[in-house]
Amino acid sequence: MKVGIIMGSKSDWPTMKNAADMLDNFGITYETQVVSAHRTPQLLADYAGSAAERGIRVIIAGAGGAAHLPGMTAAFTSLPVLGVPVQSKALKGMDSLLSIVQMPKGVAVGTLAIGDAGAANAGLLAAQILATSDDTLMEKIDAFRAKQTEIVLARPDPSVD
Ligand code: RP5
Repeated sequence: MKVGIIMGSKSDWPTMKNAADMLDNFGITYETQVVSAHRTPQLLADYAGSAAERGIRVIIAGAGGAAHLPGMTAAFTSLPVLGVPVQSKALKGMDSLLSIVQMPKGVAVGTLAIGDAGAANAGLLAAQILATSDDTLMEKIDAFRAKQTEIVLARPDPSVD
């Protein structure tokens, strides 16, 4: 497995599935697991601490509310960690975003947008990171982007279906 997709709760899966779907588009192998910074702190330490030696190259971590999972994951591994703020009920994900994005200098988390788009883009960014050392994967990403461009240019008038 090249990518680890972890999340604070099973309830985060509908959001985080967007990251998995994006990786599927590119044929990238990944593992998925619930790992909670608060409910299973030792599992988080074990997971992040062993990820590199297990062959993981990028970790995508999604959490909502007091979302400490991406930051704590980054504390336990030097692998790139992409943080996805899951949209919370009470504060619509602003709590998740601010919990993830304001990392102190010296421990990096790449923070994506709140919710489904952020999760999908985390998958895309993970693919782009892996593609820096995989020309075939880079070609697939170039093709994905070219197709998006074609779709927009083929129907430039928004009032026409
Ligand atoms: C966070 O608390 C999880 O990432 C989730 O987004 C949120 C709510 O979790 P549940 O109460 O649904 O398990 O840790």
